Amino acid sequence: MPNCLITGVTGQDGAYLSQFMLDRGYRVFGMVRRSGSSDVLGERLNRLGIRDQVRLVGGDLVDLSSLIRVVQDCEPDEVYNLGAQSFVAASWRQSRVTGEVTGLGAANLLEALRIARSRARFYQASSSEMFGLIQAPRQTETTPFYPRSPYAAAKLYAHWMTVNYRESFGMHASSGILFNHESPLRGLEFVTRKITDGVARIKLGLARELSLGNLDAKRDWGHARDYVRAMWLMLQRDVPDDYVVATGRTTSVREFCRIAFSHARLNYEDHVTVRPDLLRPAEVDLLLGDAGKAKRELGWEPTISLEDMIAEMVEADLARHQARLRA
Ligand code: NDP
Ligand code: GDR
Repeated sequence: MPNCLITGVTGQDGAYLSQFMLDRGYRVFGMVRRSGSSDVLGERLNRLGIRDQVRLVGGDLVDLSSLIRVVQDCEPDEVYNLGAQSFVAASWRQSRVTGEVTGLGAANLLEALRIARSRARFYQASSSEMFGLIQAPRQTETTPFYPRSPYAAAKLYAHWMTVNYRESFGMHASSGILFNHESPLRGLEFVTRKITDGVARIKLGLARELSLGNLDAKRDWGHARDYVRAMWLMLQRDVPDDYVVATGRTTSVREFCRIAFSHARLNYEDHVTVRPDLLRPAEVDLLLGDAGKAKRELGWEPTISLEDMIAEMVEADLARHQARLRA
């Protein structure tokens, strides 16, 4: 039975990746940082019914010694670095911690592997945010980067450190440049989940309006369940490399609202308001990925449409609020 280690196991992708790896017969170790809220630890794993099957180990990306110990204890064959301060909007207010966790954290983990487990295969969760102020209408692995936030700058550092460890030490280190991916497990602060949760609350009479920021921003949105499969496929290749993972379709926040509200037979224009304080200091206006290389070399393609994903998210939020109202 192969071992895998997942940082960020309590997040959206950590939960879906754990489920995917368990289904493939891996022994799954999930790294968690010490928290005073241990009662809600593993909430997403619980929702997928796999909390008892994931072995949680204590460690923090900012603490190299803890990472060396985790790697020595778990003896992983594959390591997925999903841990990060991942909320772009928060990264201007917490730029230093974002740099330390999202940037240096990846470097720490690479160094821990080099010291204690250099034959393990490594996956870095890179991001389409690195393209930022886009330099080509469709972004590929060769499109120049132009980060527009402290988060994106930190991800870019982590990305190049992954390339650097691959080229310097011959490590099997790959980087997935993933475009936005969502699900019912998405954090409530991200726009898609904020919208589907808002739709559910308005539909059930718990709220009347939903305040958003820039409605004209466009994103290439896929489903997290599809995207974790791409992570695993990258580490099954003999040769490590970098891959864009995207759907090839871009949609505005406004259009996302229209689809989500109309799924609940509501008109978004009756409920959505724009709050200037939700606008960002610098915006990424448009992202649109070309995942041709992932299709050719990994045989990866998305299987879940935007409409189906939005329907799943709205239904899940309706069910959650209804259950609370009944309790
Ligand atoms: P989440 O925000 O849901 O999860 C982030 C995870 O990182 C949490 O488990 C969190 O733990 C953990 N974490 C935070 N700080 C530390 C730390 N100091 N040490 C160890 N772990 C830490 O993110 P997603 O699941 O959405 O994304 C997974 C990764 O993929 C992230 O790196 C993200 O930046 C990247 N990414 C995501 C995309 C997306 O659209 N979802 C697209 C491209 C890249 P805790 O519960 O303790 O806070
Ligand atoms: P993003 O996701 O910044 O692309 O990063 P987010 O959902 O936060 O924003 C997407 C776009 O929506 C606009 N927007 C709002 N965003 C939020 N959060 N809240 C609002 O009220 C709101 N109104 C409009 C934003 O301005 C933006 O243009 C996500 C994260 O998962 C990163 O970790 C990951 O790397 C990238 O996706 C790819």
